[in-house]
Amino acid sequence: MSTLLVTGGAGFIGSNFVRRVLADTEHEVLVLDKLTYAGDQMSLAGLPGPRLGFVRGDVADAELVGRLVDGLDPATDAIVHFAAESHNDNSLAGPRPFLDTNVIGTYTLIEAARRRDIRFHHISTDEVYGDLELDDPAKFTESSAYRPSSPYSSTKAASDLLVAAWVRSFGLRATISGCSNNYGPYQHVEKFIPRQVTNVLRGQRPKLYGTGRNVRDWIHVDDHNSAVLAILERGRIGETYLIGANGERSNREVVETLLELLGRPRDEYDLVGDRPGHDLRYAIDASKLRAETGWEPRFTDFRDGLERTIEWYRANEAWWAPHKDAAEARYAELGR
Ligand code: NAD
Ligand code: TDX
Repeated sequence: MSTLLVTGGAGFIGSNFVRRVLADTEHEVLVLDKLTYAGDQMSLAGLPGPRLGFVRGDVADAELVGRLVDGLDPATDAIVHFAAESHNDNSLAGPRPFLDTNVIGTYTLIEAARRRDIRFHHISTDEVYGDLELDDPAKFTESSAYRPSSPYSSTKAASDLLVAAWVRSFGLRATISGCSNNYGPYQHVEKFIPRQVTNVLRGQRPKLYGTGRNVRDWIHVDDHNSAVLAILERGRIGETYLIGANGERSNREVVETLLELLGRPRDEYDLVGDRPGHDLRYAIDASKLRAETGWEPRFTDFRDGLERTIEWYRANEAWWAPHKDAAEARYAELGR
């Protein structure tokens, strides 16, 4: 029986990962999460207690991280690092927590991991590569140049570079994955899809930034997490793997589909001010991951995935309602 120390396990992707690991594997899980505005222990409710531990704390707290990592076994256990400040709009309004958590937090974890020789997996994003032109057939690959646009993506890029340097200089047994935009249950209502779904459920109109032409490459969170497990099991140490499922859609197309699925006219949305520095398009070429690990996505029908996600938000207002007013108050300050 091995243990996974999962940082950020009370957030969107981390909590879905914990749920999946407990359901599909024999691993025990220890979550380390600060429970910032984005973390919610309700996201872990109902999971089997005996195999799940929870510690509230900061990944940048070297003393705490050292103690938790001392409890791991280098022969069997691993750290899976999801914890981050994750929202671009917040990083534009106040970058400092992004440096503390994404850069210093990652540094703190890899220092502890190398001291005990613990296997480490770093969760990152396609945003480290900047953006692509709308009419360019190119996609990001593992050899694309790093050119992040926002405070968020620059701190994620910094954390990737730290992990890669610790592999080369100190022999850290690490892998990195860079995933495209995730959707699914337990995603914070500040993010694009949950914001629009919960707006419509509350009788408000979706808000599209700028022209709505920007393209994101959507992947269901369960497909992201099955890829992370595949990399933990079969990935080569020192390698980066991009995770994506050919889900390119313009923001406008996504909002129109959501409105249709929610039984509203397809044009019942507002265009609002654009995000400064707004990346145009992301697109992932996941050939390396598929070839080396045999991973395949299961949620290939985006419309069906959106429908299930809408149903989840409809059924779980008690989970999202406490976060909704605060998120909209932050958007009101930004005029978006
Ligand atoms: P999220 O904001 O929903 O969750 C982040 C979690 O980390 C929260 O539970 C929060 O409490 C915790 N956290 C924040 N600061 C912490 C700290 N200092 N110490 C301990 N815990 C802390 O984020 P998410 O969308 O689930 O993203 C998870 C990871 O996946 C991030 O590393 C992000 O960069 C990456 N990622 C996200 C996406 C996406 O579409 N959401 C895509 C690619 C990669
Ligand atoms: O109300 C909105 N209206 C809108 O048009 C919001 C919140 C967003 N948008 C646009 C901006 C983006 O083009 O929708 C797109 C998606 O926005 P976000 O959900 O904020 O995601 P993005 O900025 O693309 O970043 C996400 O994917 C990569 C995650 O938040 C990151 O953590 C991840 O690294």
